[in-house]
Amino acid sequence: MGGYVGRRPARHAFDLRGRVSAMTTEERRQLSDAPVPNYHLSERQLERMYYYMRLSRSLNERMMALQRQGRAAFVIAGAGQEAAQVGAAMALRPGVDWLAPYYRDLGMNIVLGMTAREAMLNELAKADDPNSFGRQMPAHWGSVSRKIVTQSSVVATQLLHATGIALGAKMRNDPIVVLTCCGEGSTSRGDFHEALNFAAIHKLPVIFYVQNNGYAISEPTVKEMPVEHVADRGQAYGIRGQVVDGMDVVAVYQTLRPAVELTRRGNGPFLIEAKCYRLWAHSSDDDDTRYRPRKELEEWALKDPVVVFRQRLLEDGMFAEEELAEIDELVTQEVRDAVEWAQQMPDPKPEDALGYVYREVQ
Ligand SMILES: Cc1ncc(C[n+]2csc(CCOP(=O)(O)OP(=O)(O)O)c2C)c(N)n1
Ligand SMILES: [Mg+2]
Repeated sequence: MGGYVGRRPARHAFDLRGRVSAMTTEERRQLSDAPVPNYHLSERQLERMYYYMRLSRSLNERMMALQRQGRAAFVIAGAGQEAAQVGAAMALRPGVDWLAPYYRDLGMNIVLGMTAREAMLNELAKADDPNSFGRQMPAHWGSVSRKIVTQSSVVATQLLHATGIALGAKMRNDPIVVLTCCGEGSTSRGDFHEALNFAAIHKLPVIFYVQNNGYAISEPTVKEMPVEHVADRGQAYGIRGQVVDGMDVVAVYQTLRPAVELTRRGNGPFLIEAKCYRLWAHSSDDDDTRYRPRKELEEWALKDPVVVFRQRLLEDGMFAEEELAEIDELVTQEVRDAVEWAQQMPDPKPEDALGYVYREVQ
């Protein structure tokens, strides 16, 4: 497995979308875009995967610290689901395909272009939060330019919104895909079944992506549904159901990528279930020690997708320890900058409370 060690010249700097301003063109890494055997992903894609996952986790960690310090109101995080999110979002065409996410999908938003600063504006409900100008709860994502649909706090409603967008795209012969996400608990709601039924009948270009993290707040999966796999529910609607290891970012990408393109070509919807685990409590307001066995948590913590992917990249010789440490350091700096910057940004003005809700009419 160590066949890639030393294949590339030493690199000194890391660049992703030019976010790290200290970077000069000369310092940019020359990563190959050719697929790497065993991964079927390029070096550049693998590096980005790690960066996106690391950034998502670090942002969530910092958000939780801010909440504990009384500086942020509420956090609902994706810790444990970074592989499921990053691998899936990387299968989309940014700015072309649509995403109707759910609250834990910070990792997906990052892949589609959300910056650390924007994520912090959202967490702190600042006036310039591009998601909702501070009007939504934190983690209620939305971006017109990135084609990310703003969401309701009522779980599973986004599945119907996604189905409607897919219907519109089909009527216009627009070759796009809509990816919509929810947790496994949300699949017990009527919206899930209505969305799947309608999308299947009309062969709509939508992928229902369920991140099965083992719990719906305090309810374990066995109390949510009588079948083992959410993906099995697709059979009832004639939808292809697939299960993927949601702790493995490469497996997720390799499952989503063909599904996205098949769906784009008019083959109809998919129901894909990523088996993952919620490593933290449901939210900053939840005490998971009341319902979750410590031993179970400890076992899953050993499968932490960020740690496991880092280890795999090292063991396979894809990147050297110093290279990954460099990414870790850049992420730390990026998050630190985002927090310092966002904290001094203005809050929304009380007199603007009714703005940005309906379209302004002159
Ligand atoms: C219709 C509705 N019922 C209840 C809630 C309260 N609620 C918010 S998140 C959540 C758990 C959802 O579990 P799951 O779909 O598995 O997603 P997870 O939070 O585990 O990622 C519940 C019950 C809600 N927001 N909407
Ligand atoms: Mg869940």
